[in-house]
Amino acid sequence: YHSTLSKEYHTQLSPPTPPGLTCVWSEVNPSHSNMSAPPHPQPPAKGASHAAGDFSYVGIDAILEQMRRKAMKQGFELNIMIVGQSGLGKSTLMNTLFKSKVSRKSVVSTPEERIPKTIEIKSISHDIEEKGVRMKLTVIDTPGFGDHINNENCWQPIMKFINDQYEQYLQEEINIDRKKRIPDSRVHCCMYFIPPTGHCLRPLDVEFMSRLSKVVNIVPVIAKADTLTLEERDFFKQTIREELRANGIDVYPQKEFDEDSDDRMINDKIREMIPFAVVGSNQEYQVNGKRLLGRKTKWGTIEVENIAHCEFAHLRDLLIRTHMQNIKDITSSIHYEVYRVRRLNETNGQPNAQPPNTLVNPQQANGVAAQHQVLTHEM
Ligand SMILES: Nc1nc2c(ncn2[C@@H]2O[C@H](COP(=O)(O)OP(=O)(O)OP(=O)(O)O)[C@@H](O)[C@H]2O)c(=O)[nH]1
Ligand SMILES: [Mg+2]
Repeated sequence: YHSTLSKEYHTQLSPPTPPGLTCVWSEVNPSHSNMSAPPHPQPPAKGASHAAGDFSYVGIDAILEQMRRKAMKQGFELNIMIVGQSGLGKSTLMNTLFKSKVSRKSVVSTPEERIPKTIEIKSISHDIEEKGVRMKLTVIDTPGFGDHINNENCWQPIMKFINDQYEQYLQEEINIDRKKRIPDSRVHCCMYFIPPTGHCLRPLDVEFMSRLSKVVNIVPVIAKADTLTLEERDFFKQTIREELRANGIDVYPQKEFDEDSDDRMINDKIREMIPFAVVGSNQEYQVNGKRLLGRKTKWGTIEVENIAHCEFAHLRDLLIRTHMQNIKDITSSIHYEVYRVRRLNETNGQPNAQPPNTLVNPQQANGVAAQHQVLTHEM
């Protein structure tokens, strides 16, 4: 396991090889595109053995290899937003997830600065590479959320940020000379940190998740779960699930977007475990000769990746190893789609309507209306 990071964030942590990644991706030079001379032993052995003797073999399965190479060349983009009160361990958890300094530690502010803090949204991008697969990871931090005496409407700037990204994407898409690959700044997933009170959700949590779950994939987590006993943790998780249900909050993975019975089976298991009670750490320890990330206390070391200790590994598997593509697909085919249809309908109804920050003149607005016909038919 090795991750190469932008110089600035490079760390030397190197935990055991993740099994999910090794079997899927082999070492390959991404600039290589010569089909006749594959630079590595893959694709699936099945195709190769058929090719030799089987008369009926056509070779359709080679498309997988072509897709793999294209994906390797292009790289991936993932945009994660983190929301929750100050000090809940948001930055630490992002660092734990990507084994590096991806999210900056909060800077201790001077007393004057601390008082009138409003929500300020900060994005930091990192280029991560693992086994030849490149990913541009953007972490969108929302310092100041829920830190005020009156937290009414503190979801608003976050909602606006998410919609602004959809708007930017839409404008790129309807542009006549549109780019071959539209830069994707849409928020694929919003991780919401619930303080480990052990009681129930606060009105702020309910309001935020109700509103935001309609525009983005919400992944709720119980922060600093090492502060809860096992009973408290189970009780808290169950209470939260009931409250989410009672308030009609549909967090990721949403039941209505399961595509088949396989999906349903896998996702039902995840839904039973939500919200994940997580522990984060940047510190590496030596336990029984193995290096691992943990939190050392007087009574022992909490191993963050040990499922007997906390549910960090389940969260990591969901976000990175099993559902990353699905999280992106739902963002684009459901959340963005809802935004797009709504916006294009608005402009269609009133061609002169000026959307928030883009269309400047009526001709352009008409362009949107005309495009609308085409785009909605694609669905
Ligand atoms: N007990 C415990 N402490 C944690 C955990 N994660 C982080 N911490 C500690 O909590 C403190 C705050 O962590 P940060 O990651 O900076 O929290 P944050 O949410 O990013 O805070 P802001 O950037 O101010 O919003 C640090 O001292 C961390 O070491 C955890 O899972 N359990
Ligand atoms: Mg932070």
